[in-house]
Amino acid sequence: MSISADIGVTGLAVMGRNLARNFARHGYRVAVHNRTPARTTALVDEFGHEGTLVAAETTKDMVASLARPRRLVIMVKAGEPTDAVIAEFAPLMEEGDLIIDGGNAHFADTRRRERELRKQGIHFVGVGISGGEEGALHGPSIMPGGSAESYTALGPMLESVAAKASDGTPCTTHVGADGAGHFVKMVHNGIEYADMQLIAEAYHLLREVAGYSPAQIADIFRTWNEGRLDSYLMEVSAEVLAHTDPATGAPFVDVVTDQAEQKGTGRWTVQTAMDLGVPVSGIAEAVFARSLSGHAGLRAAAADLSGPSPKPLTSGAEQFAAQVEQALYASKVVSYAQGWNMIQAGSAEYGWDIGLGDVAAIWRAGCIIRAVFLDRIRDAYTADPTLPTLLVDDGFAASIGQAQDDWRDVVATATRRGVPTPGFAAALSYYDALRAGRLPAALTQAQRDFFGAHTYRRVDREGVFHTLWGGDRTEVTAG
Ligand code: NBP
Repeated sequence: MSISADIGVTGLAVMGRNLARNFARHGYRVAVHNRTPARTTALVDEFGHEGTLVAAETTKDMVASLARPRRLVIMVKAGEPTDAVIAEFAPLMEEGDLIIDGGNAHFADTRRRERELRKQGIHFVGVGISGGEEGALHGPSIMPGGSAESYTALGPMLESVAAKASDGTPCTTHVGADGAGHFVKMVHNGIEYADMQLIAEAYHLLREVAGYSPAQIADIFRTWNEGRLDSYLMEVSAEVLAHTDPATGAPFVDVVTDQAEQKGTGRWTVQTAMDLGVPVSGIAEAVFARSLSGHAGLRAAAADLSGPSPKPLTSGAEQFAAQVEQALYASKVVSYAQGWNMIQAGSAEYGWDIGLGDVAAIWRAGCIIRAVFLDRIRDAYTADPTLPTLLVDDGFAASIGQAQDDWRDVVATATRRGVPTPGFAAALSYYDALRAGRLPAALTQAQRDFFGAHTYRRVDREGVFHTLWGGDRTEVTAG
């Protein structure tokens, strides 16, 4: 091969093919390769005119075509296929080269791969990419991990193909070492689950309690989308709700089975949060809500359980809708606060030193949770990088303070009328638990001491204690 390509992409299904085109459209010379060569030829035949796309038939050709340090992007199915591709390419690469995994890898796999390839002097860069196939083509939000040195070699290229925020800033930055990029992408997806669940709950309330039709709710969402809830997911929801099923003439949302699926990144977020000891109840409720929806048999078995049947309000629908907007906003702030606390905890656990404001900045465009709101999160962490939670930022605290009466009314109304709102309710409970002067955890700890001699601390003096519950109930100093 005569060409010296700036970058190579192997794995040319929807994501890889669009990312390769994006690089080529930005003037980079891109070598392209796929296990099944037909995909490679098809890409070059169809889109070769967009820029320099050069087909490599074999892994050897691919490596030979890359300028040094070589930058090889892997865009294959996450898991074993990624390991298989690394095993094929790594022996052909040299010290200083970069292997970049743009797939949806678990951050623990990225940490392992980085460690192994570092022994060979290869920079392994796990990159979270959000925005789906359209994003890959027109500008995704890009979350690269790996070494700072690798970012020097790769960063400028990522900056040119990434989405640009409204102020023109590229939606990418060096997130942190080894698996930091994939970790942050995982939390992004967890927040995305929570956002989607909260919007779905708002829709459900507007339909069941306020009595609006899907088309009317689409209009309400469009109005909300002009304010503080302005986001891609709100826009998508309005589009879906306004759509009529061409086959039946029914609202499209009514012909879709009410069983949500998941690919696993939400579950990973919750599992990891458990390991890190971070309460991400909003994200967890969203994952559980999808899971519950899928249990068709269980739902059918329980369908006749007693309880209120949702009935539309006879008056005050508009006022209720305004309250739902407040509840949605406040619950959303809680979910984001939990997500950011998780990033903070992961960063501390793995020594990543992640810029919390930077994460908000690179999610402002290109990714699925892109929203106006992220500017405020960036500002909050820029003003105070050690903020214990977004909820205590002056701006967010004030807006939740103002929203909370309506938030409480909405959760109470939903509960009374039998409309499930696990996201809204969990967010409100989290908020109340954080601000509670005293939690019933005191009783929990005492129970633990009673049946398991797990000991307790006292509010009035230092030390660890145990009460002889089975004996005369005197207190002894433990440990
Ligand atoms: P897929 O996840 O569907 O994977 C298909 C690609 O993997 C094909 O190029 C296929 O080659 C290749 N492949 C497989 Br499968 N096993 C292989 C092996 N053992 N050796 C070599 N190649 C192998 O592609 P995608 O939907 O384009 O996604 C690519 C990555 O991006 C995935 O990790 C995915 O999770 C992630 N993704 C991200 C987003 C996002 O929004 N960020 C969206 C969608 C996907 P073949 O053509 O020879 O079968």
